[in-house]
Amino acid sequence: VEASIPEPQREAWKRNQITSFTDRDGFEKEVVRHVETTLARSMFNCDEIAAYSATSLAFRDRLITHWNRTQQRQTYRDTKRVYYLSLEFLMGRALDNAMLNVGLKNVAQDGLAELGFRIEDVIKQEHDAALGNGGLGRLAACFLDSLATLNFPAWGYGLRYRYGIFKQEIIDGYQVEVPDYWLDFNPWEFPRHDVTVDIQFFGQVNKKTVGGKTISVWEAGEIVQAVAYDVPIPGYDTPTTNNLRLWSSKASGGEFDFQKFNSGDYESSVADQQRAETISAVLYPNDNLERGKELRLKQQYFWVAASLYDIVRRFKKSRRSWNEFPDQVAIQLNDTHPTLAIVELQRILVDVEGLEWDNAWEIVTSTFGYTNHTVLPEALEKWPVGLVQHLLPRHLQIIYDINLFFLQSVEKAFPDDRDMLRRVSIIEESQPKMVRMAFLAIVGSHKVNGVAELHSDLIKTTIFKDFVEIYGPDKFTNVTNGITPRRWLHQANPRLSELIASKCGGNDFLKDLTLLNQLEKHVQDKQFRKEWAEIKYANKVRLAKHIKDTTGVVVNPASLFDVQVKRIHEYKRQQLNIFGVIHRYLSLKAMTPDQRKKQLPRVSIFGGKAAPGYWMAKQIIHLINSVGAVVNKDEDIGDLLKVIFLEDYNVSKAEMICPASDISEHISTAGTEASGTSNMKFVLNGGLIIGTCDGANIEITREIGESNIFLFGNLSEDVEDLRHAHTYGSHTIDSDLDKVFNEIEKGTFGTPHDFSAMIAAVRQHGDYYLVSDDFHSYIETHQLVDEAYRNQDEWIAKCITSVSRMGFFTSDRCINEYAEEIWNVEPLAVDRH
Ligand code: GPK
Repeated sequence: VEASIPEPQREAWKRNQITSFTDRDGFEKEVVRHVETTLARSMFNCDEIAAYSATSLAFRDRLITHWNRTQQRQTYRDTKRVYYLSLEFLMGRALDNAMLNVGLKNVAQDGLAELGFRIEDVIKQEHDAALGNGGLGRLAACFLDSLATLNFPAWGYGLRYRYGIFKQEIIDGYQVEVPDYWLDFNPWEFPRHDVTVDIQFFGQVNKKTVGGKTISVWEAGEIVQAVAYDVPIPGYDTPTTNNLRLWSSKASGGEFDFQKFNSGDYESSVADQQRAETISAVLYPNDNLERGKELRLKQQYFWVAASLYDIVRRFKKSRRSWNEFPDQVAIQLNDTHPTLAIVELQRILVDVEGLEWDNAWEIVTSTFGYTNHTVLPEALEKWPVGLVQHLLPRHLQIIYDINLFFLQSVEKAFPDDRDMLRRVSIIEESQPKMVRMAFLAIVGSHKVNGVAELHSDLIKTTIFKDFVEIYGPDKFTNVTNGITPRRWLHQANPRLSELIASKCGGNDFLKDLTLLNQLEKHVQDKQFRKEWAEIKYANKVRLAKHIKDTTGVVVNPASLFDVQVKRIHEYKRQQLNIFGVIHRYLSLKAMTPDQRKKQLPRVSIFGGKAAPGYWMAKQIIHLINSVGAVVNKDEDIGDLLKVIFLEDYNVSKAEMICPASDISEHISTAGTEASGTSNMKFVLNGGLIIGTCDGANIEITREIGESNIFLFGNLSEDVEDLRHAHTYGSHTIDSDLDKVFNEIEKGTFGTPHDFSAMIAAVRQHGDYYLVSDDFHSYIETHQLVDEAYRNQDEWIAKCITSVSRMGFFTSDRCINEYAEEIWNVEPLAVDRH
């Protein structure tokens, strides 16, 4: 590319190369320039939103020059790239992160102060980019941060939803969903109206003979245009700025279909446009649940087809042979949502590029890796064959062929196991027939991974057992999740980050989190402990203020803050928590005033969204709020117990909440939470956790030590038998839990009927999530928490020790594992500035 530009012109470009600001004056100039030109305002009408906008634009300009150089470098070097395909990227706010990652937050703080603004207020103007539901989407966002920080040539591909996850309002104790229109002003994206792909749907497949060879031609029934929007992803302390490419849908052929428009069919031309735009209109708000809607499948194909077209186009520029494709391209499937990419690449190679099936399939399977994030049956994607046939007729044929060849090889290897074919078939022979996406993803990938050790073991022994037999164990691996310490410590908890830096030889720990181990030798340092405790207290004061401002409830920051924030789900067991809170309330009520004086004050804090169609989850929210309404105004209780439900839990709120917890709850039924990642965030911020032996809790325990975590409950290997006993044996409910139920049924927390289903789930419907089985040990463990908290000195020591041993849980370690074991890619050396 470079060589094609004549010398004098190249000179002119080089002479005029943009230099980014590096100091306060330079920053202020950029802000004023953006206020006065881009925003067409002045100092007389520059409010905080304008200050936010101009600051963001100043940083965006900076990022995009680095982005350009990164892309040029990656193009020039043309080494293997990673493509992370995720239907969700839960990015949160960008400005604070950009300022910290490029190391200019102090400059911006001083500059904004001179111009009359407080940086905290400016940062708060930004709307969260909430293009995800929960852990899976946030993991993708942490991965992008690590990929850039570690200088990997990597792209994220996703959908540019017009509406992200809904905003949650709590009205009369109930969740109400409000649409999240977030694109009003978004300085962090660059529309690429020149980067478009036509995506086809429906239609039929015709056979054609070309030069003696029969090929399949997919004639489209409908064409929708994908338009690229690019979001720069700055690495921490590196010039590498990677790209997140989000696709937006649009009617093909511009605004309207001009033929229809001119022939007077105005309405239907507008309708076409709207139908096309519907594809990227809204994020499906389900976490760990698939509902099989046609529009969802359309989203998946639209995004996958656009992304693959882009990837293939980039590969073709280098004029390499197709067999080199897997040496240049690694594609990671974030859950089964992008599984159609496997089929689409096979289609491109066979139908469009004319490769032989086997050759193409070898290329495809060498290219893809698949990450599984759940074993919950209701979350495993299956699509009705009829729907796939209708929407993607050629893809269904290819899926059938993939399945045929796969089953033939299985039959050969396991001639005596007839049932095996039925069990592992990509097509489930049900009524209607279904395409099993996880099986397709396994067959089409060279590696399959789970997200924590227990989870990776479970998928090998349960849902994917047969595939381990077929492919051998090496195809299946584990990459335990991690989180980025930049956002989740440095940004969320700047004071703690600074204190840690003072003991760990500066900020290097943010790039090599194992350096936290240097903290351990300071555990006994009184002054250090004191400062540590002061920071925790200050973070609690900040959260207490937020609670007061949003709920009106005054909480005492000296109380033990007990936090459970995550999507509301029966398997995550917020019901266990609130039943435990009721038990605590009843115990307090039964005490004499003198006994009460000896109790430890506690604030139980909940937060999280329920999927709009998840009725039981909404009941749980209602119960939490109903309990809060009674307990919080009970004068016998006062500060001893407060119950808070924080509205609209999201990434930016998590950044405030995680640093303020004393203990957080990760209490899923053993074997159900694949990993969990907030458990890592809370420990990294100097909070302890109460948890079950599930997901990454197990590895956290291994790292920080059993004495620094409160584990309780049944083990995953016993869950099946317990469930069986509930159904076929006599099922007696824990007596303390029974008292809790009786109190609810007496009407203490409002109309009992409102909560009858939650009680019936335990008493009558087999207690699938083992709430009763774990209740006693849960209550006991909370007593241990109280006792431990009374000894503040030891408590702080536990917190510091835990943090010092959290190095393993950085997403940098994760990304390095993926790079080595799955992608076979290397970082690109950068010359610094
Ligand atoms: C898993 F299957 C899914 C899903 O649909 N959404 C989602 O957020 C989560 N997840 C798991 O539930 C967590 O245990 C895990 O830490 C996270 O994915 C990231 O792997």
